[in-house]
Amino acid sequence: MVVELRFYEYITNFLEERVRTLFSYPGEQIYKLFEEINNSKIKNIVAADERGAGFMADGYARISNYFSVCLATAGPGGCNLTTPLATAYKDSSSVLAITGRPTRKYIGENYFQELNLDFLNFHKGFFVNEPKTSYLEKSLSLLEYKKPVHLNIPSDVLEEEVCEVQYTEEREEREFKEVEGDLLLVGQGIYGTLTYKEILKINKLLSKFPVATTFPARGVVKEEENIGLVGRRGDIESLKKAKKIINLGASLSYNTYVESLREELLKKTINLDIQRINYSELKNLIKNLNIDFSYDIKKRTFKAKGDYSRKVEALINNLPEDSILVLDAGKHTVFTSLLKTCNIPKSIIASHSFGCMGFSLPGSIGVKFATEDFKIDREVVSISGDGGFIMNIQELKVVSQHNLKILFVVFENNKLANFCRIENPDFIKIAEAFGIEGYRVESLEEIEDYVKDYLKGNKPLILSIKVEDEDLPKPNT
Ligand SMILES: Cc1ncc(C[n+]2csc(CCOP(=O)(O)OP(=O)(O)O)c2C)c(N)n1
Ligand SMILES: [Mg+2]
Repeated sequence: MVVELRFYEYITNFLEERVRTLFSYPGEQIYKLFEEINNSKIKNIVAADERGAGFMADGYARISNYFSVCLATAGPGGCNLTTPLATAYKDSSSVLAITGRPTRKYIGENYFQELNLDFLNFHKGFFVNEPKTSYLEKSLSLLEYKKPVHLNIPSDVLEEEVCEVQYTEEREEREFKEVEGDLLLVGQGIYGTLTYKEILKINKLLSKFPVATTFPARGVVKEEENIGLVGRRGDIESLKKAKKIINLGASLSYNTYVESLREELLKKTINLDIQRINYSELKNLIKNLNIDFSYDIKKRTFKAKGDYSRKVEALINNLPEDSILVLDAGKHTVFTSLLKTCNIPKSIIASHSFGCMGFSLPGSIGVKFATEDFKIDREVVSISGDGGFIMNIQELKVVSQHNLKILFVVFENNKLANFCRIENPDFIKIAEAFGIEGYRVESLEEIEDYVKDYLKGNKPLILSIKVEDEDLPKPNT
């Protein structure tokens, strides 16, 4: 007897060969796949909300530099993935979102939970109307462009027998010719299809060059020994002084090429196409760089003066240098970015381009699972404001359920940046309700003891640090 392979079985096998953990929320239209995944080797982390599942997948992909997966049902489930998928799109993260849809005969009809989910295709997406294997293979290759991909699958398609469709893609190893310039601008595109371990080796390849970086690429070379961050919150003199800038994987956003210099900088930039670059290609490319530039590296000028920034500084100073700081959006993002020196890659994970509040808490959960799966021995610290922390506070459920050692720091200024005042619930009581230890920290001096104790242990902790409000320094514009 020939055993038929159903599409949900095929997808599960396909994922099982490639991912150890995925993030989901179940529902009727995706249940066949959800259930099959539960019976596979894949760890299926059920979030409290699809938004959480999406952000977790995003955090996971940013560390592994490989694709990650989130799963949601039709209609409301898919809708809740909107913000995380938009974040993944704007911040260049390889998230594969698989959503359900009612049976094909109801598509376009006023059927329960039926809704066209094409709006989730921020980069690429497919309505999977036949159980073709090529959808998965094609998605995998698209995900190497570091953007999210969405597969929307009707429930009857999931249950049909797979049809094998050949998908082949010609891929030749690229040759890189000699390029002359005087400053390297490195963006996260340089990570290409490299593994986490290969990413750590880029430092050695680049250390002899003057290297300016974008936000997400901070730490690709040791910032304390090189130019490091440029643009809105970094150096701009090096950009001005260079006659030719070689761009390796920067998207040239307004954060990097600020408005006032933008036209002038764009004119002198040589963009190298390094999409989907692998490690041997990168080595080859770097060998062919001809760079001659001398530049006195300016030391950082920002000094913590107010209560908020001094407490951020105390936190950073008491954490191991290689900690992965997962930030939210708010004043702490700016203070942390200005005060942290990134000497290794992925020291700061944040929604740099989308600036999405509510990212840090679930994002740090994804980061933590990735550090476990890929045996990356670095502390994971989630840093939020009091507004951002409460946006996805329900995901603490996942933290306590899986006893994830993450340090959650909430800076309580009782304000949403400069927008308005807010009243907070007692975050420590909420932590308790989730079975997580938490403390309210009033003075700067207490931070050291709490962090030291935390580092010795093996469980999560919430520190709610009271801060007096402080204005941000002006950015370069
Ligand atoms: C989802 C989302 N909604 C709104 C905003 C606009 N916004 C940016 S920062 C901010 C306030 C952040 O407040 P909080 O988390 O308390 O951090 P703080 O600046 O007070 O340290 C808001 C409302 C945003 N970036 N993202
Ligand atoms: Mg606040």
